[in-house]
Formats: sequence, C-alpha cells, structure tokens
Amino acid sequence: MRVDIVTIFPDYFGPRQADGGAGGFGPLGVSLIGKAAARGDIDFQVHDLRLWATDVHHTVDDTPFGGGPGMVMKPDVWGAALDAVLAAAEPASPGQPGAPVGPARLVVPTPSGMPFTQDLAAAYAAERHLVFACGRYEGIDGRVVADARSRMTVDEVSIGDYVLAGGEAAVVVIVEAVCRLLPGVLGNERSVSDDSFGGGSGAMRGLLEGPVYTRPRSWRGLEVPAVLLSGDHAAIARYQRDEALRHTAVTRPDLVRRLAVVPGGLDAKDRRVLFEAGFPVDGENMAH
Ligand code: 97T
Repeated sequence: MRVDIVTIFPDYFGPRQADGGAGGFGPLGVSLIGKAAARGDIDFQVHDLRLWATDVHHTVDDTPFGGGPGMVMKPDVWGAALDAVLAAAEPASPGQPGAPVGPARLVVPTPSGMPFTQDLAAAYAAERHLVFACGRYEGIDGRVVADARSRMTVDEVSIGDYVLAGGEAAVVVIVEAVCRLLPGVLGNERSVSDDSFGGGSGAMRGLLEGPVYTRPRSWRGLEVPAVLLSGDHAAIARYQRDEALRHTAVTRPDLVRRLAVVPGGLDAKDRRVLFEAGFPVDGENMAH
C-alpha cells in the first residue's frame, strides 16, 4: 500500500532518512507497521506542504473571508501539492519505471468530518493508495476538497469529538488502524478478528472486550477467574461473552442498544445476562 502524507510538520513523522532507507516515520516507523514499511509492504511518503508555497515566506495560510478567528490554509498551495503527489504516484506513461498504484483516495482529518470507524479502517485497508492532507489553523479552504472530489474519492473524517491542533495526530491514528489490517502486518490474524470492534466473523462483534489475564494465577490476593483455567472451551467462550456484555453495558450502553436491534446481535442468553446485570434490553423499544 502507498501512503502519502502532506503536512507543514513533516518532522512530526520522524527524521528524514538521508539514504531514503528504512527507519524514520516516527510513530509509524516502529513496531509491526515499521517492519512492514521496512519490508516495502507499506510505502510511506511524507511531504512538506511549504514546498508548494510560491512566495519568499512560504506562506500556506491567509485570513478567512467572512471574518472570524484564526487563519485558513490557502487553496492554491494545497491544489499544487495534491496535483504533484498524485502525479508522482502514477507512471508518466505506460511502461515507465515504478509500478502504477491506481486511483488514490484522499483522506482529510477534520473535527467536522464523518466518524472514523473500524468499518472505514477496513475499507481503507482494501485501497492501493491513500493520500492524507493534514490541516492546521481553522482548516483548509473548502474549494480544495470540492476540486479534489471531481477527480477522486475524498473523505473528511473525524477521529472523535475533541479538537486537535492539526491533522497529524489523526493521521497517525488512522494509518495505524488501517495498516494493522493489511495481510502479514499484524502476524497473528486471530488478534484482528477477536478485537473489540473486530472483524465481521468475530464472536465479539459489536462488543468491547472484558478483562484479560496472564500468569501468575494469584497476584496480590486477586485470583484469575477459575473458568479460564478449566480447559472447557465452550464455558470459556460463554464467560468471555458474558463479561463483554456486562462491560459494554456499563461503558458503552449505546453499543448494546445497537446490537439489540441488529438481526442475530443478541440471543436469549445474552438478554438474560444483561437483564441480570441490571441492563434490560427490549429488542423492540431500544432502536434509539
Ligand atoms: O481537531 C482537528 C484539527 C485538525 C484536523 C483534525 C482534527 C480532528 O480530527 N478528529 C478530531 C479532531
């Protein structure tokens, strides 16, 4: 997968490697995603937006039309940057060196975007080429997204209901969620599908995981639940689902209500567990 990131803070993504080799990319250069990048399975390219500013001061922002606080990022600079990044990922002509990566999808983090979810992460993991545009200040001139939409799929996405100083941290979150889904990146396929919010076939789909345990069996007077040591796989699976139901009902009741109205989301045993935990679920009256 090819991942281009356009930002006024390229240093956020780690020091540039003089030899263009492995390493770098800051938070995206470590762990399994860093290894996948070193192998060449993920091709990260970080671009300094100021390279496309044409004045001596490399200005990337200006005062907003209509007034208001802060500054807005200039459309001409962003337009030139995106044109160049997209052109560089396509071979100049058929047969030119460098494999064509195919159509790109542009992702623009913004607090006013649609929520970034695990389903969107899975959709991005199926793409060949993602381009991230990191906005700062009060945002990017609205015509940049409008213009890009005439050529490609553009998503304005929010990673949560809070305000960041810019899109860089959101890009790290999104890229990490996407890249761990790529074949061979995580190493352990099971840990993808059983996760909270995990894969389509996971037994825990739509629920948050309960607590997990490892050795020692007894620690500071606290015991690992006996059922987990029993070797009874059906009993363990049931216990873990019950814990997930109780935990999700407390921390994210909205997820339990959503599951209650999904066909096959909650069975009779699930509903009994929730009732006994003090969270009655009525399939017909819990739609909202
Ligand atoms: O608050 C932001 C500022 C710039 C770019 C993105 C964000 C944001 O994304 N998700 C939540 C906030």
